[in-house]
Amino acid sequence: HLNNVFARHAILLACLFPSLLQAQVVKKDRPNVIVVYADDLGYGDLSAYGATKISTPNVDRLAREGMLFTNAHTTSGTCTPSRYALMTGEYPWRKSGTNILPGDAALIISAENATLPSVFQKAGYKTGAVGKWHLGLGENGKKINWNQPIAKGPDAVGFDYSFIFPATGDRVPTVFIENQEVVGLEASDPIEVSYQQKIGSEPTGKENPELLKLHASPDHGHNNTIVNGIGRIGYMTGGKKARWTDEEIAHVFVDRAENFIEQHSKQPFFLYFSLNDIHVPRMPSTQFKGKSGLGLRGDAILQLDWTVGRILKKLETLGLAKNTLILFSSDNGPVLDDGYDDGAVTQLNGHNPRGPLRGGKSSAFEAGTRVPFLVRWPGIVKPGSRSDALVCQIDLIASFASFFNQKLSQQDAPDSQDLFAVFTGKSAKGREILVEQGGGFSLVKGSWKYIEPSEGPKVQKLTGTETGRDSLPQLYDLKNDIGEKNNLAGMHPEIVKELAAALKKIRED
Ligand code: NG6
Ligand code: CA
Repeated sequence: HLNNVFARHAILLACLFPSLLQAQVVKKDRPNVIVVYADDLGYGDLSAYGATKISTPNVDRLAREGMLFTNAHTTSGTCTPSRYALMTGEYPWRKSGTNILPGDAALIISAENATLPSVFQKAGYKTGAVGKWHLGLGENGKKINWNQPIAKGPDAVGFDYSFIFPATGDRVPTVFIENQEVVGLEASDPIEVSYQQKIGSEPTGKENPELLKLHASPDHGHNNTIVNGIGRIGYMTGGKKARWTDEEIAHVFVDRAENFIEQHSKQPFFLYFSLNDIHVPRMPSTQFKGKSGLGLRGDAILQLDWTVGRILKKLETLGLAKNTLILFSSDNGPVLDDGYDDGAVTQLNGHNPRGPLRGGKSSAFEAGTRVPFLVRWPGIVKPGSRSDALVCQIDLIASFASFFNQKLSQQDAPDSQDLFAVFTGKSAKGREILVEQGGGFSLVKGSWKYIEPSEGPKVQKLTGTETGRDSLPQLYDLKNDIGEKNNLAGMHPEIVKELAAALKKIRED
């Protein structure tokens, strides 16, 4: 009865003051947006995508209350290029220096062009980046001085606030940076970093393997400076009190993400929440160790799921859930042994990180770039819906620019397409064509996938992942052969020719 009275009053009020109704509509024009970006999470790593050996109830909730994409992609099979494309809307291979970066690399995104966060800034949003960065810091040709504010980082490309680590969990320096400054750094213990030679006198994984709590797999590297009992790529000295504890990273990041949400709960915000999980070294907190039965990799998936749960809870507590669009995805496909003895292979227990796909991280086969992709936006995106449209993370920038009625210049986001209607389930028509960057290049058009010939090993020696390389052209019919098992290039030379020409053209554009 009470509800009824309220409803009637609401209708009456809305008739008398249409602006009230409008206020509600306007809100839908400016939802908060959170991109939760997992690291190395495979197409088959979530129960929402069919995993049965592991359960991810919080991420699954996004699927239940939103839309699940079956054909969503990163541009590339590794981190830095995928993130470059997400931020800029430009295919990363158009620009040199966009491959996996060391921890002391300079910023690779031009501050001149529009970026995903700058589109939000222009629309009046507060923007924040929390988590893994891996897009470089500081100016080209200048050695980063970690002991003073680091000019040119997330702030230079559209983020009002940032709390990041520079590169990857397995690369030095193993510190957090909040708004350009290393957190917890003491002037008396300055940081120095080198990727060329050993500096300082701290033990390395190579010389002192007995000090390691997580052993490096043979030949993989990960045997330079030891931090927190884990050998890293690269050498560092100093900053002892500023160094992270791997077991705390997920907690630290989610705390900062929650703080950002809370601080901006009264205005629209955009949060790029870039998780460390499930990249190596997989060293989740005690809460999750041993909980998945699938080794540390599985435990890291549980931690990732918990993180998503914390964010959903926070939005609910603050009353923001209804007006927040959450997008969940991953930066590239899965890998098992990525350089540490973490049980990923030996304790796999029948789990299948790539789902029905072939390949994995950095592969030209589908598992390299086809990733989980979920969108929840209450009241707009239909709960429990699914889309098979071909979409790519590179399209987010043009899509949001269009949503905000912003015009991007010719130089901005050249490869990004406005798929806002697709991302919100209003249209089923995705991209016609997508270039995928794995071991070699591929082009997807409709249900055809062409992988251009390339020389090199068919299997990555270190990780055991199939690269997708072949000296002959490959052509797969993804609709009937999602596992890319039957190469039809010989049967359809005309399609090979057409797709090869299309790929060449896009790459020369
Ligand atoms: C590779 C590392 C791998 C991982 C990757 C980056 C070796 C042998 N392998 O160089 O462990 O760090 O870089 O991953 O060192 S990514 O997801 O950030 O692209
Ligand atoms: Ca990655």
